[in-house]
Amino acid sequence: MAQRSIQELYADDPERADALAWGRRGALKGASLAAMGVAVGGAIPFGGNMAPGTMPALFARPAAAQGAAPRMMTLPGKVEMLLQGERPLVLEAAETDLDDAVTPYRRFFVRNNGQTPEPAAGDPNAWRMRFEGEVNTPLTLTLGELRYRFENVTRVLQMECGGNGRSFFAPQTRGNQWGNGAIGCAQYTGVRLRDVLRAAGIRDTARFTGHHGADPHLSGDANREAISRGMRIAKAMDEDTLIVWAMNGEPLPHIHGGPVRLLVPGWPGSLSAKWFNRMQLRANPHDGAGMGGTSYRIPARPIVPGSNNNGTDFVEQESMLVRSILSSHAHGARLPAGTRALDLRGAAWAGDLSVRAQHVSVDFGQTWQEMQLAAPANRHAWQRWQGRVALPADGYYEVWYRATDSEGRMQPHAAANWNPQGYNANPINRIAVLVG
Ligand SMILES: Nc1nc2c(c(=O)[nH]1)N[C@H]1C(S)=C(S)[C@@H](COP(=O)(O)O)O[C@H]1N2
Ligand SMILES: [Mo]
Repeated sequence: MAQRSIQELYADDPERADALAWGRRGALKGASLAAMGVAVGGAIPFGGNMAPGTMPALFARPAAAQGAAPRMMTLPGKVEMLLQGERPLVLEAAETDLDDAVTPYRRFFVRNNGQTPEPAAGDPNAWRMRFEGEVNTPLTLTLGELRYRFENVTRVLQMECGGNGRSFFAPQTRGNQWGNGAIGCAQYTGVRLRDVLRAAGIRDTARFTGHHGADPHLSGDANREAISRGMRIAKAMDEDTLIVWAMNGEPLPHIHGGPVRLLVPGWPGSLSAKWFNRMQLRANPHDGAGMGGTSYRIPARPIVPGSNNNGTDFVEQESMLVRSILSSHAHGARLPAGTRALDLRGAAWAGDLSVRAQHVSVDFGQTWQEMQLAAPANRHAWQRWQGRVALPADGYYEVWYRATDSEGRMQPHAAANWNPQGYNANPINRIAVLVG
């Protein structure tokens, strides 16, 4: 087999390339290892550890995360971001964009489901929000009243799209093919939702919420909502579930829901209604756009990947699963010959839980080195990690990174519990690094 062809094959027909490289016995050695080395662009110091059938990360990363001619877009004041979709507007942050402890506006991902509404004219403090349904005193509050009547709190909170990591599912599922960049952890200022609900005299019968925002449906049909999600009342009463008007000390930017949005940390981002203007308190689960069926719902028991399922025996996606990112090095990074150590950095988070440990392997999973993991700024903030790994020689490496949550659950080797709309894909990720 010509050396060039394996590389082409990995691009065109990864399974066949894998079979050719690994053979049936599944040991990469001799001529195959050499050919693989040529394909990845350097010797593979730990090549003997490569598990049978493991496609090199260089070829295996999904296109959305890989940077193979991705479409990019630069919004005013933001860095260039991966354009997942134009209508509705969806922008992903590269993992290397997420290198700050607190994510700045300019690197924060964008996920719209409908049209971006026209910015409201006039005083933002005149923006109105209504709280109604299972409450004794339905309330209509302006943003000005909200700020004045309730205790103001400032917290660092992670907000992650429910579909973050979707591109790691095989077979592919429908929806934006996110890598790991549909996450941000900014500092927000607002009031606790529970303070407002108590002021409205929330009833015992209020067991669920329904959230509404001012963005028009893509079709322009005024009777349809772009998205309208809801949650169990316990999450609404969590001290970290906020109604926010400021992000990183600035007025909440329009594209992120300004002048006011919900911020429901650790649960699917879709609950964090932007351009927030109405909440229903309900006895029964909300039935808005994005509720029921297979929307933000996952199988209670694993189903056959790729199978049709209308959501029977599914449960709500609630707390997001443990995930980590590597922000110090980009996939495909080239380092000077003679580099013998990597100083790695990243972040890890786990929905409502915290992260107990972060590990990295540079020898295809044979050994894992524990990284230093910082405490979160507060509950529901992500945790930064860092550490140095040694490299024995020049060549091709893969950096595998894996977090473990406070209940001992680790990121799995492959995206698990396949579901039709691709939620909760949190596999161990790996990037390729070439030294020399
Ligand atoms: N009104 C409204 N709120 C919304 C959305 C939307 O389309 N409209 N998208 C949701 C989804 S799916 C996510 S992941 C987050 C994204 O927030 P961001 O654009 O500020 O990153 O907002 C949520 N809130
Ligand atoms: Mo989302």
